[in-house]
Order: sequence, then structure tokens, then C-alpha cells
Amino acid sequence: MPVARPETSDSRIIAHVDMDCFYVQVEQRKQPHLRGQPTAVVQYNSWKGGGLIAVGYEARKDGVKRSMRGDEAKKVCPQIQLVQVPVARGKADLTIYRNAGSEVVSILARKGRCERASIDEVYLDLTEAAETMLKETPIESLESIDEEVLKSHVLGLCLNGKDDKEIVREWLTRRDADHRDKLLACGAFIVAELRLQVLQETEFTCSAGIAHNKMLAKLASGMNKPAQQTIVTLSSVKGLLEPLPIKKMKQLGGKLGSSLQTDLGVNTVGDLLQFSEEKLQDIYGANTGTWLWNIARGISGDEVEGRLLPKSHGSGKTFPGVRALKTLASVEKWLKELCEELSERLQLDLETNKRVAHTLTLHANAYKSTDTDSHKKFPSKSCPLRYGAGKILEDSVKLFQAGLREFLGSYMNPVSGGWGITNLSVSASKIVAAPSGTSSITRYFHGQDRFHTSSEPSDEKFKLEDDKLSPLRTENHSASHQTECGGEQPQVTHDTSSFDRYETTCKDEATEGCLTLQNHEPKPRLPEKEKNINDEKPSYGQKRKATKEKGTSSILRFLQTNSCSSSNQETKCLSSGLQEALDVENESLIESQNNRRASQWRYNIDEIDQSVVEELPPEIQDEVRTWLRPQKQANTVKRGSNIAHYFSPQK
Ligand code: TTP
Repeated sequence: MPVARPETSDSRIIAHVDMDCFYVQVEQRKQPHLRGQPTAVVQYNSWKGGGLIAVGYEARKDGVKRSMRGDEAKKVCPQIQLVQVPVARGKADLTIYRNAGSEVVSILARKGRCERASIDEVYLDLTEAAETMLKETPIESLESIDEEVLKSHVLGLCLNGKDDKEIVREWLTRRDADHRDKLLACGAFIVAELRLQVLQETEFTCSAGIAHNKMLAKLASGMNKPAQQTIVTLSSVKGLLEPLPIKKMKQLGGKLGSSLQTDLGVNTVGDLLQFSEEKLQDIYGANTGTWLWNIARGISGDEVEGRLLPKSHGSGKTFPGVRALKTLASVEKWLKELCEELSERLQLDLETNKRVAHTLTLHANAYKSTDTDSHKKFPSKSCPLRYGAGKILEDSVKLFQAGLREFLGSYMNPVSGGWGITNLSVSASKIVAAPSGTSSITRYFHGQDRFHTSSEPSDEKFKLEDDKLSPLRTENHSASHQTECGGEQPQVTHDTSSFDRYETTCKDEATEGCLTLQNHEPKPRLPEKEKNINDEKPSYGQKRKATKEKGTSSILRFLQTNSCSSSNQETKCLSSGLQEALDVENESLIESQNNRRASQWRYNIDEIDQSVVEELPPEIQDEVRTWLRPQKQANTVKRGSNIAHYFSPQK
């Protein structure tokens, strides 16, 4: 459900950075001979050449589209290079793309608060950096302006195709400009510099939108691609929004958007303007009504969250058509693969980032062969997460059984068939910092113990015959809101129950559909002075100088030398990804919108589950076992021990 948040200020400077044909660029970096060639990345399923999940800009010029399969792409562009997505455990393995996304995030985070929104998208709050620049290095005093900044698209500015750069220069350096426009101009310099740094350090190009809020920045980032940036001035907001199809707006791709169309005849954002806030509140409730009224006017108070790591991890696979899973055994087989992958990623997150996840959720898309109730969705189920692939699998199987039983209703026996699973995924959310130090690990154990259910006759409780569903505290989630992928990908991808990019094709929908939905009441947000991730704040002039000395070249020049055209023959429509529903497998990081309250930890040594110890690194298992024996030995654990070291932030 959308949350109506008033703008905290209309002079924030927010950027949305979106990588260009991301998977293709990652593959081209890996195989440089592909650079400049029409290239596409195809999914794991190779039927008809595999569904395209990423299409390079050279291939787009030849008419290749993401909705095509490899065979069709070869027909329209015979010289196309098709690269298959890496595979592990019989499914797509996105690790290489995830890691590439992390490289980019670490660079973008240098200038302000940074929120990793999907595998290839980032929001930046550059307000402080822009204000500093305005104070210390006013643009009108700059002698030369980098080409990359002059190439910016300024919405509302009339260009003639001849001296566009001069017109942009004039706009950037206007002495009498509104303060907010001056800040936007500073934002354009900062973003151009960041994009050049990304190019130099990773070889990837990206595009960006620069605006006063997240919603507008996101709308703009896809308007001029690849390797370009677009500025949304306050005066251009009305013209930008009015003609936009309502369904293209984030969070309006689903039922709410459909209701606006059918119930109110609202087809564009401009159509919404005729309704008063009270009227919209009457129809959709106070929060959603206000939110709708606001977005029609370009108002959105969403803050950029300081978060460089994903909010959740997920592993999923789709089983389209005849590949649908029709037996409990086949579901279990695939759950094993998914749970192993999820467990590995959780372990890596614990080791690398010292984070632990608290909630396990299972999503599925299903059908009944004798469908009497075609609208019924497979309910997503959650329970506390226990570490270790075996436990995750055990719990996932139980969650699946509970969900299936609910989906089928009491009159159908799951064992006798009559159902099929077309999408299956598991995700881990409610990720928080792992407690550090010896005293904290005890809390960690307590948390694990809390999750542990093996001492209970859980199998019994999960029997499908049993009327009381799960022994685990399962929670239902509306399937329509499963992931950010509301499609972070129907595309193949990002379909709701698949994820990672959460990030939704739905990159947009991703945010619409989420694992856990909570009704948020609109809360006025107070301006928040958050410290930049990078404490170092050299003056803007100094930074630029340093960059220049390193020989910054413009992105345009880089692209030309790499035979990659920067012209935007095929401009990505604002949320084109949303429409291109491919049909296969994808996994994604899920950004769940779970409750973010930190858990309360308590420790009681009697409650420690021995099995948890086995999941710890070998170097600390012995120590913990000693600790678990007679309680008098518990004191042998000292601060600075191996355990403390294991969880210490320095590790
Ligand atoms: P997008 O940002 O939607 O697209 P893109 O980066 O390929 O191209 P553009 O320049 O137009 O932004 O998606 C980012 C990556 O996510 C994409 O390279 C591949 C992956 N993806 C899927 O796996 N399935 C999908 O359905 C979509 C839309 C993307």
C-alpha cells in the first residue's frame, strides 16, 4: 500500500542512477570481444533460444526487444551475440551481476546517502553535497564545464539541436536562477562526476535522473539512455506528469491503477488532477487518497534510506507450462536447491557483513487443474528463520505444505495431484546486524533457539491432515504482494514471486508488491540530518580538480572509442521493464518491507540448541561446546575469545 509522506523540503536533491543494459555490460566486461557488438543475455531455459533478459543498445537499434526469445532475436539481428546467464543448481546464478552492482554502489555512496534499490539501481540524496558545492564553488564562477554535464537533458528547456550545450550551459550558470534550480544544477555536476567515476573504475555506463524527490528522479533516469542524465526542474513537473499513463507510475501498475482506470476513468496522471484530495480519500481511504493527490502533483516525501546492502535475500525459480511441478517430491527437490542457495547467501552475509536474517518466507504460484476458484492465490507463508541449509529446507517444506493445503482447500488431497506449481521461491528478510562480542553471541544463540522447532513434534503438526496449520508461526502474505518484483520482474524475471532486483520490474512493481505488507499510516516525516556515508567532504572544486588530474574523459568519448553509440535511438520508456513480461526463471534479492524494529535478544544458556553450534565456524565450535557443558564452565568464555573475534566488527 502506498504511504503518503509529505515532502520534508522542496529543495532536496535526489538522484536515481540506473545502469544501462546491465547484464549485457557485465558480460561485455567479462568478454571484451563482445564490446560494440549487438549482444543480449538469455535466460537459463533454452527453449526457442532462451528468453532475453537484457538487450544491449546496439542490438536494440537492430530491433531486438526484451520480449523476444533468442531465435527471434537472431532473425531480426543475425549477428547478435547471445550470452547465457550463468547457471548453478539448475537455475540462473546472478552472483556475478549482484557483485557488479555492489561495485557500483560503493562508488556512488561517496557523495551522499545511498540506497541500493535493486541489482542495478541506486537512489542518492545529494542535498548536502549540492548545498556545499553551491556555497563553495558557485557554478557561475566555474571557468570550464565538463562535457558530461553539458550533455544533461534539462526538462522544460527548449533545445534546437544545434547549440544545445550552450543552452544547457546558460541554464546551469544563470545568476538569477531560483535557489532550487541552482541546487539541481549542482546535482547535475555531482552526478556527472560520479557517473564518470563509475565508468573509470568499473567500465560500466549508467544513466541518471536528478530531481527534488525520489519519484521524479526515478521517472527521469530512464528518459535518456544510455549514458545520459536528465534533470527535472520544478517548473517541468506538471508537463512531465500530466501525459503519463497512470499504470506507469510506481505502485499504480496493479489493482489500484486498474481501479483508477475503471472506476474513475483516470488514464493519465493528468486525469487525476480533477479529483480533490477529499474525494480521493473518500474512495481510497485517507492515506491512499492523499498519496494519490500528492503524486499527481509530483509530491513525494519518501526519503533515501542509507542502505548499501540488500534488505532481503531470495532464491526462486519459475516452472512454466509443462515444467510445472506436480508432486510433493519434485517440489521438495527444487526447494532443496533453493534453500541451499539461500543458506549460502545468508552465510556469506553473516561472514562479510555481520548480518543475520530473522524471517523465512515461502512464495509460490500455483494452479488447480479443476479450477473452481481461479482467483485464489497460493498464500505466502513465513516463519522464524533458522540458520543452516537443512533447517531452512525443513521449514520451507512445512511452509509449502501449509500453503498448499490452504490453497487447495480441505476437499482436495495434495498427494493425489490436480495441482501444479509454476513458481517457487524462498526468501530471508528482517535482516539486522549480528550482535558483536562474546556477550552478544549468546543473544544470537537465543535468537536461533527461539527459531528452533526441531524439539517439537513439528512433523506431526505439519501433517496436511491436521487442521491446525503450522507449528511454526506461519504468517500469510497476500500473493499479490509477494515481492518487490511485483514483477521486480514478470518478466522473466521479476515476477512477484521471483525476486532480486527487487526489485521489480518491475523494478517499479517491485516496490509495489512486497513480501510483507504492513499498513503504514501516513506519518509526517521530520527533516532528517543524516550523516553522509563518506565523512570526508572536500570542497567540490577540490574534488573535481583531483578527478581532472586523473584524466577524466567524458562518457561520450569513452563510448565512441568503444564503438558504442551514445545516441538514444530507442529511448527506454519510463518503466519499460514493467511491460516486458518474459516468462521464465529469475531470482532476486527481495526487498521486503518488513518491520524493521530490532529484535530484542535475551539469553538463557539452557535454551541453546546444540544443533546451532554445528552451524558455527569450526574454530569456535569447540569453545561453544565447552560452554554448553556444565554451566560452571560457561564462565570460561572471555571477552576477546575466538567467538568474540568471529563476531567482532573488525573481522
Ligand atoms: P533493467 O534496468 O530493467 O534493464 P537493463 O539494465 O537491461 O536495460 P536499461 O538500460 O533499459 O535499463 O534491468 C536490469 C537487469 O535486470 C537487466 O540487465 C537484466 C535483469 N532483468 C531480468 O533478469 N529480467 C527482467 O525481466 C528485467 C526487466 C531485468
